[in-house]
Amino acid sequence: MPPAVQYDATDPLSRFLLPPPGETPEDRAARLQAEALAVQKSREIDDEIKKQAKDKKEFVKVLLLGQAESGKSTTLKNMKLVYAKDSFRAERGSWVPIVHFNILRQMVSVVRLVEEAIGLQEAEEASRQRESSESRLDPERQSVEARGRLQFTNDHRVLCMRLRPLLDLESTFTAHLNPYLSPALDSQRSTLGRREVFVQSHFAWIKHFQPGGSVGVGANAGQQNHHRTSKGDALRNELARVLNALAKTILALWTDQVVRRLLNCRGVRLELEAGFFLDDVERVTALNYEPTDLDVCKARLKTVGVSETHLVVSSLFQRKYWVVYDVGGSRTQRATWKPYFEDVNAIVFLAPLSAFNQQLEEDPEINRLADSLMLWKDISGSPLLVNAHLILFLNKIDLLQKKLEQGIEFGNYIHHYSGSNDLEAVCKYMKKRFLSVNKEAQSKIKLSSKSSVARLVRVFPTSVLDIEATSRIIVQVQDTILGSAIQSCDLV
Ligand SMILES: Nc1nc2c(ncn2[C@@H]2O[C@H](COP(=O)(O)OP(=O)(O)OP(=O)(O)O)[C@@H](O)[C@H]2O)c(=O)[nH]1
Ligand SMILES: [Mg+2]
Repeated sequence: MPPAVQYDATDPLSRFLLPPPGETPEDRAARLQAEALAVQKSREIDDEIKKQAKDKKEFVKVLLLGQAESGKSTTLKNMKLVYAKDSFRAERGSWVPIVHFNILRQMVSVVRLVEEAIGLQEAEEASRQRESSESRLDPERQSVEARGRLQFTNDHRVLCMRLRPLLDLESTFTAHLNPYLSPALDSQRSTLGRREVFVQSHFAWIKHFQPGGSVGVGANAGQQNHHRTSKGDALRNELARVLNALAKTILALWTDQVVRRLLNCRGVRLELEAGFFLDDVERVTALNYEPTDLDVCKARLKTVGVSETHLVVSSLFQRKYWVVYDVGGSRTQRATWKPYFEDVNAIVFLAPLSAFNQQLEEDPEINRLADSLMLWKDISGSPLLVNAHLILFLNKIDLLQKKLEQGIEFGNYIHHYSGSNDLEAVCKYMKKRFLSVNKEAQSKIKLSSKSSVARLVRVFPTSVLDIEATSRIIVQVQDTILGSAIQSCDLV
């Protein structure tokens, strides 16, 4: 068994690599096993890389790091679009159930909220009727009061009733995908009570749904997996069929004005959340639906563990082989990162600026932007990573802009910010903050470590759902990583 992750006072990053607090013996055993596998896999890959390097091939190791939902996997999809377009396009069909599941999750949360509100309304009406019959309230006053309230009608009840099959389908689907969901992970629910579905990688997802895929280990794994995948296949078809049959009903509830007001009152902004497809419900639930590049980038599938992708990056004069690692970003996942730190050439760090008014799902005491800054500080100051170039994506600026335009004040959440509440000012300020954090952290390790290359730090404001703009940035990242034709990155 590998040694447990230790806290090393000289390496601030090791604080993040400690096991989660309150870890049970079973969780610890599972984590250690996963770490051992990761170390073994990383060594195998390193050996392979060294072997290939001998064959005059040149490899570049790139890590995508950042908190959960920062956009790491989406950045990887963009890289595939630039460097492996054909295989990206060939895989697009396998994202259909993920898009469908994203819709299912959001719609289930809407139905639950509406049903709860209808229940409250009925209880209030019953108690008002009792009160008015006892105190004989003025009828005119009653109707003024009623106008200020959300009025759900029988139509809403009927819509919710028709959409009830979605609730069962969501439970069945989640159970199928996360069969070994531990209680600790199960407790990672969003404020709406939604549970995130995860798989080890997109390929694992495919295996869940394609006949002949394998997802387990052990003597009976083949048989069990065949069982699971044929069940997965049936579920995938069932989901597509049910969503197609209910598309108009979903649209009716989603576009209803009373429902919109309810969501507003509850502060629920589904359109700003990950995996939002409700505005496209008729298109994406059509039986002949094929996801576009953007649909694939928008589809949300949480990463657990570390996934590895090989890309051939060619320029006019050279050809390099990139091995890109995409990691799970939640705090409980960060313990799996360390085995991949050896010989890293570049880190693409994703910091979602739009998260300035949100808390971490895994620790509601911590502001998400503050968490990004802490993580960036630790990565900048880690002696293990001193030879890696740092590429910082100040991501989700499209969502940041929407929030600022809605009047959400950046300064109310980020201490010391006294600039104006506009995109340019906020991006400029955050770029400065991240750079100064990096400078300070880096200065502490310079003297003690022997860096063999001059580390480059580049900052890009990004919205990685803007595929065209991101492809241009990726080419600049390529130049930075390859140490040639470094371009000005003063884009803010
Ligand atoms: N609007 C907007 N959405 C984004 C942007 N970047 C990522 N997203 C969406 O945010 C969601 C989360 O992105 P992911 O790439 O899955 O995040 P991640 O960092 O891989 O998260 P974990 O796997 O949990 O660590 C996805 O639905 C993306 O489509 C962005 O710049 N703008
Ligand atoms: Mg991911």
